[in-house]
Amino acid sequence: MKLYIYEHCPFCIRARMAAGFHHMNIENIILQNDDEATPIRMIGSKQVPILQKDDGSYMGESLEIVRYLDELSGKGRLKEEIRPEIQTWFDNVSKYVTRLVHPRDVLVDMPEFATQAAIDYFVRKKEKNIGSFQENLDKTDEYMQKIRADLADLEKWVVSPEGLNGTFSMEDILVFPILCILTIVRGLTFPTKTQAYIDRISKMTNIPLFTDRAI
Ligand SMILES: N[C@@H](CCC(=O)N[C@@H](CS)C(=O)NCC(=O)O)C(=O)O
Repeated sequence: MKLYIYEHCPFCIRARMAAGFHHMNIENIILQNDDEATPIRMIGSKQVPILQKDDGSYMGESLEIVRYLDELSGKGRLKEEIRPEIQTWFDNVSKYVTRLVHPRDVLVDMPEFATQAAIDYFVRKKEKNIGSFQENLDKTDEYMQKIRADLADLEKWVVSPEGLNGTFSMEDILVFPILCILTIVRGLTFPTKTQAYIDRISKMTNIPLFTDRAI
């Protein structure tokens, strides 16, 4: 099987987590960010992740891919239950996390931005949603204050480094990608239990953090 992704993409991290957790032999293929033709040919829209199954067919929704791989692994299903406070935390943080992360995505060496055209495509598209990358970078302190308060909340709900609710489950598929992409923000430190959780899940799922490249 093949998984088409961008390295910066949190939805792709969901699918990569399921593959990594179950030690599945899946080839990751990183598309250029301005390549519209390939994903449109595969699933009819310009979105990743896309899983190409062994029979050649494509699947294009991150949570569907996670459930498919989980089922295929034969090792039992990931618990679906999401605590309401976790869902609320996720919905809230998702509203602004891209303002911290997207402007940095193009400043570090991401393979999906190998050409200036790919960078320009991303900047043009994302600035429509969050406004100027430079203005967002200038507001780093303001967003850092906000995320620190939200991380302090999350810290209370981290039950174990092995899984937010005690064992690896859909809660982790939801929350870890957000924490993972936040490691691109230089100077952002995580509360103790959250940091241990991030490190453990990164190892368990074989998803590298961005810490070394933080900017
Ligand atoms: N509903 C989709 C959302 C996936 C999604 O939004 N992917 C983003 C990347 S993080 C994307 O491909 N956006 C198009 C683009 O960046 O041009 C899923 O969960 O799989």
